[in-house]
Amino acid sequence: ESRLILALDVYDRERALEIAECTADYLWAIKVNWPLIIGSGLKIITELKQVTGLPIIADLKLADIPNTNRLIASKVFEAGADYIIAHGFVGRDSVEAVMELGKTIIVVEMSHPGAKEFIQPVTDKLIELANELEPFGVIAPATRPERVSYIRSRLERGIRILTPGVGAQGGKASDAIKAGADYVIVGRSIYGSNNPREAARRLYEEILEVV
Ligand code: BMP
Repeated sequence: ESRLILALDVYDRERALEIAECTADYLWAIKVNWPLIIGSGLKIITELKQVTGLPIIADLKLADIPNTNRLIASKVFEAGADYIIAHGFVGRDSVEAVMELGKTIIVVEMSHPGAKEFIQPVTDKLIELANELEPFGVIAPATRPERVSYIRSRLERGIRILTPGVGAQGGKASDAIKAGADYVIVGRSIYGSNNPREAARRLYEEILEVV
């Protein structure tokens, strides 16, 4: 089974469907973020599922009060999302509101440089929260493999680690997997390539070599 997740951060519906179709053979799942939802509407989730048959991760990074998280998450799960990404720093009740509706992924540390300011100092608390709530998975930075190892060493075994930050942000897929990631999330290096299928295939092979 593939451990590659496509971050499909394009606005255009046609382009999204085209890239999804031509890379699907090498993917475990497709991650849909705000750019695609804003550009193409929530129905793109249903369409991507129909066209590829792959699980869809809705990367909403929900960070609101429990009631608002619930109002948003229920519509997005209804549209066919298999997983929703939520922020943990807003507190347990907000995360639980999402988890009651479907499979959830909690952000424990982000991949960009600015993550060092506010998220990284609370990563330990977010790992603790994840261990207590047992979500499907957590987000950790492929840009800092040593942090992925650290998070893996503290996280309950059954909780998956998903790592963005490969390629455009400087991380390497095989390094993230070697550090303990279960899945690698890649956007620009695939959809921005002249040959997205070939780019996805290369990443798929690179990951295979180290698992
Ligand atoms: P790219 O491979 O083009 O850098 O895209 C990474 C994707 O993962 C984007 O959708 C981004 O919003 C998301 N992401 C991230 O890069 N770092 C995080 O810590 C969390 C994310 O969801």
